[in-house]
Amino acid sequence: MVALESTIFSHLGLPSPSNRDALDQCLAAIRAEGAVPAVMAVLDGVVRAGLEPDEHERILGQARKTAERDISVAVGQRWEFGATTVSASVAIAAAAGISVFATGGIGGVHRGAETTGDISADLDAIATHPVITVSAGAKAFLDLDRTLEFLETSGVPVLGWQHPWFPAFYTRSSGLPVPHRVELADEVARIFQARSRPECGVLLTVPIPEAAELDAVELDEVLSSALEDCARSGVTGAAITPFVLGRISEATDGRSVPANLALAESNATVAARVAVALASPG
Ligand code: PSU
Ligand code: MN
Repeated sequence: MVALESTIFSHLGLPSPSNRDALDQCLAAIRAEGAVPAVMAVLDGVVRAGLEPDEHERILGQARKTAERDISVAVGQRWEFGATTVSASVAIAAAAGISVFATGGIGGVHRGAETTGDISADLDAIATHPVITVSAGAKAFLDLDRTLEFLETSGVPVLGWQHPWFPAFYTRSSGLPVPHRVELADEVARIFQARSRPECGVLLTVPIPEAAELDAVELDEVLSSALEDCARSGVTGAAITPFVLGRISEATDGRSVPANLALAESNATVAARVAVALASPG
């Protein structure tokens, strides 16, 4: 099985109708490799690992962002739709016994975290739940150096899928080397099975497909101005990610959206191969 998060498919992650395309492509990509997709979410106050086909519609709409710490609140207050982030999805997947999880980009250490303290709960969740998270690196507007340092301190193995660089979401390389390069799904499965801490996960980074990559120089300008807008508009905390993603999409005339779809689908494919390898004897 391959777990998927629900935040990227809700209005918090991608604009309509691209969110529907992203979901359909991820589900199809996982099935094409012989694995079974399971969307993580909180629906009507119930924690869900896997939805019925007719329920997928519900995760495309308005949602409340649900990180791991919010799961109990979403249940206690019976939220209609809690869209689970990476941290919440990894926690639910672990509880359901699902070992592989595909997402777009994980949260991490924000730029300026030395004063704001803004470090995504995604990092702690990956370090404390036995799940392989497959992502195109961390969100591009983060402090990637510090994000890698944090993962090192927490003891999370960070792997690069057939690539020597830590990817930067919309671009294939952040310029930072990834600690370990891997070539095969079997290798990833063996690394996970050999982990020294039973509760710890693995981060497998997959660079965005070359054809979908955005221009790094242009993106840098867009990111800086999006972050300035964020500060000017007083957007803080959990609202930063949806805000900045919206600005990036506007500033690139929507070109960030197909890039996001392409990397989500490619992550889903690699995650499914790893899930099949994990389920295969030997
Ligand atoms: N990256 C994206 N789109 C997203 C997210 C990340 O390109 O929607 C979401 C993921 O669900 C991730 C969350 O877990 O943002 C992290 O949010 P925060 O930085 O507030 O922890
Ligand atoms: Mn945060």
